[in-house]
Order: sequence, then C-alpha cells, then structure tokens
Amino acid sequence: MKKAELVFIPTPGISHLVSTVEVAKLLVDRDERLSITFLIMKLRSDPKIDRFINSVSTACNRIRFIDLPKDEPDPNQPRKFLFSLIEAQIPHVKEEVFKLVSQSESSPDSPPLAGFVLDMFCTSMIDVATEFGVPSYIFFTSGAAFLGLQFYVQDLHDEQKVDPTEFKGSDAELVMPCLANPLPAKVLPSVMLNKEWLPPVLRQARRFRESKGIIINTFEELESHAMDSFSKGNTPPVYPVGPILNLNRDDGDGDEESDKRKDIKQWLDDQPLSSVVYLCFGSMGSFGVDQVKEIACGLEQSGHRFSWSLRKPQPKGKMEIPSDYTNPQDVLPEGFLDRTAKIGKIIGWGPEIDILSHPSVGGFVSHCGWSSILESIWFGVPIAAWPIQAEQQLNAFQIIVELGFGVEIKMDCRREFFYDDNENIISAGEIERGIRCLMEIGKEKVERLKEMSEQSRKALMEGGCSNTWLGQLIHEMVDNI
Ligand code: UPG
Repeated sequence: MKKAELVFIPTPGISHLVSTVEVAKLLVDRDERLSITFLIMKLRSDPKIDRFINSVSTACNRIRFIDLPKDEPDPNQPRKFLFSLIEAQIPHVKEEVFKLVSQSESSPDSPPLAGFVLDMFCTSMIDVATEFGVPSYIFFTSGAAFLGLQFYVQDLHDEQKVDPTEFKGSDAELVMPCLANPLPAKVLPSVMLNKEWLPPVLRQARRFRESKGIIINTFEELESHAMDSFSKGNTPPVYPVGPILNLNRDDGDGDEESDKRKDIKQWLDDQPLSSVVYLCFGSMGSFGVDQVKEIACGLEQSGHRFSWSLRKPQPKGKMEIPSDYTNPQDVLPEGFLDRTAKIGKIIGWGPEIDILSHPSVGGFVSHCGWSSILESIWFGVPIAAWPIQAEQQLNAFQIIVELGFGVEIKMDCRREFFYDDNENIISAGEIERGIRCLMEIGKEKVERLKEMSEQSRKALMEGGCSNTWLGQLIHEMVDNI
C-alpha cells in the first residue's frame, strides 16, 4: 500500500486552526494511507486551543502535532505581525521537515513526504515545499467568492493596471466572474482599499497561482458562480470540500467551560421555540463601551429574548482573543441586567455550535466570519449581518444579495484591524431595526435558507459534491506521487 505523509501548517487564529485540523481529519478518515503532521505556530497558551489539539491527537493516531518555537509579537508592528511571524518560522519549519524526511528515509515504515498543506496566509512556505521537492496545496478558510475576488483584484492591478485602492469611498459597482451580482466598492474588504495592505494581498494571490491546488471550505451549491469561474480561469484546481465544521466540540467534563455550556443549554431549554436572538462577533469580536451600550439599548427596545457573547475590547495593537467581563454590568446601561433578567443572558465566549443548534434560537447577529456563516447555514439559523473587518463585508453581501437569505444590520460596516477607539458606532435604532427584521424574517428567505441547509448536509454524504471533491483531492495527493 502506497502511504503518504502531509505536512500541514495552519496560522494561530482559532478559526483557521480548527478548520484546518477538521480538514485533516476528513482526509485521514477517508484514506488510511494518509498521515499528517501539523507544525503549530503558538502565540501564547490558550486553553481552548490546547484542549482541542489534545482531543484530536488522542482520537486520531495518524494526526500528530509539533509545536514550533514561540515567537512574541512586536507591539510596534501589529499590522505586520502575522506575516513576520510566519517568515520567522521558516527556518524552524525546514528543521522539522528535514527530521521527518530523514526519518522516512531511514525507516521503511515511515511514509514518504507527499506535500504541504498551507494556510492561506502561509504562501511564503511554498518555497520550503519546493526545496523538499514536494507540491504545496493551499487551505483557504474563507469562501470561494473571496478567493475569486483576490484573483480579480490581482488581475485588475497586474494586467489592467488599475489601482484598487482608488475605489475607496467610491460608488462604483464591480462586475467580476466570481459573483452573480455587481459588487459595490463600499463592501470591498479594507485590505484591498489600503495602500499598506494591498501589496501582501496581491502577493498572496500571485502565490496561490503557484500552488498545486486550493482546498476550500465551501460547497459547490453554495458558491456555484464562483466555482464555475475557476473552471474557466487561469487558476490551479480548486477543491471545495466543505462545509468543514467542528461539530463535536469536546470541552471536557467538570471544568469551567463545560459548566458554562450546561448553564447556557439549561437557559435555552427554558425559552420558547425560535424566540432567542444570538449575538456573537467571532473569535476576535468585541466592542468599546459606547458601542456596547448601543447594542444593549437596541436589544432592549426590540423586546426580543437574547443570548449575547459580550467580551472585553481587544487590547490595543495585540492579536489576543478578547476575554470575558468579570462584571458585565460595569459596561452596560444602568439597570439593564435587572430589566432584562427574564429575557436575556450575557455569556462571554460561548459554545456557538450548541447555541445555533438549539431550537429556541431564531436568529443570529453575526460579524459574518466564514465559519459562523457555514455554521448558521448548517443549522438553518438566519443571520443579520454586522461585518467588522477582514473579508466580512463581502461575506455579508453574499448572504444578503447573492444568496438572498440574510438581513442587514449594516452591510458596509467596518473598522480598523485592531481595536480602534474611533470605531463607527451603529446606533441603538439601527440595531433594533436589524433585530426586528431578523426575528420577523420573511417566509421566502427562510425557505431559501432551509434548502441551502439541506444541501450543506448532502454535500458531505457519500456521492455528495464535497465528498466527491475530497476523493479527487486525495487521488491527486497520493496516487500521483
Ligand atoms: N466561536 C465560538 N464561540 C464564540 C465565538 C466564536 O464557538 O464565542 C467559534 C465559532 O463557532 C466559529 C469560530 O469560533 O467556529 C469563529 O470563526 P469565524 O466565524 O470564521 O470568525 P473569526 O474568528 O472572526 O474568523 C477569521 C476572520 C473571518 C474569516 C475567518 C475564516 O475574522 O473574517 O472569515 O477567519 O478565514
């Protein structure tokens, strides 16, 4: 039997790490010839990440994890931090891969190295794979439309000599192959409108083109337009193998996290069917005190039941997961907790999968991170879009305009990468309106969402699109070496 070893290199953010590990699980579960070594970049110890990694390495004996040496962020260069962290790891990656290759050469039982699977931000490691004479695959944790947009912007810049940053503040609408509708320039991701960030975005897209294939966390039925555009364009093969979700979260037993989980479940069990609006803004999602007060007022005015993942603002200039408040009343309007005691629950970091899968949850106010979108589709919970950063404005456009099952808090909302005191405040009135729209969402949208939810489940079943693409990917990775 021809065996093969893959080296996976994720970036440290929890959403990227978790979905990269989940795709590795899909691969080893599907084909017993495969084994995978993860090289993990650690910023600092995070119990959530540590627990997740421990549970996977205990459960899957063909996936193992090696920690790369820790690197501390340069507080003066928060924007450059991710890329410099990745660059700094290149020598350590070479060292670990060298050990792996030497081991496989000296022991007939060790599988030969067949390739690298790199997080979308780790394209500089393509050169390392080339040095070892193996191909690189990219794992793209966002949707196919964002991948298509990156190729479109790079083509616009390199071939048509248009500077995309000139679209900042413009009313232009851009027609591009990866979307069925014209994209208003005001929902272009900030990185594409910013002179400092554009060069790495362009570099990334150019390097994607050098890879042997791009594995993507989506499914054909969700993004058929974007997937068609790849089959016509000048790109490497794109493998949509999603939705890749971490549905069986194991939080251990008897610890703080599992007690919290039980408490939230108990509270949701006591609420009527589809009555609760869940608010959560992703792994890095938090707001300053002024915005928190507006959200509280908007919620109260809407009169709907709620479960709110309220967390402290990210420390300025640091890539840290925001922590929970010890005393949320310190930042909420006076008397808010008493007045809403019977209808609301402030939860801090919460078990999103448990919440979205609970029948009492009827709507999700979300920042539109790609994993949250896939999770909400899977469980058929409609989203009110409140994008913050990264590619989230585009994701909001997709669910509202392209797919027609999302509603809007504000589709073109954005703020600086790292927590910014001068964030654009969304008023309580806008939030109240968005929540009402969400909780009174029309039948047609609900039907469309339900249909997509069913498709997302079918995609992973035997004979489903993503399941078939996964088979083709493995064939490419193993049979052609
Ligand atoms: N989550 C929880 N509890 C919380 C908050 C988050 O379980 O209280 C989970 C959530 O279920 C999801 C993940 O954390 O699985 C968050 O992922 P995602 O929704 O993708 O958001 P981000 O963490 O913000 O993800 C980053 C980028 C986003 C991008 C995504 C994938 O911010 O814009 O789409 O990575 O590339």
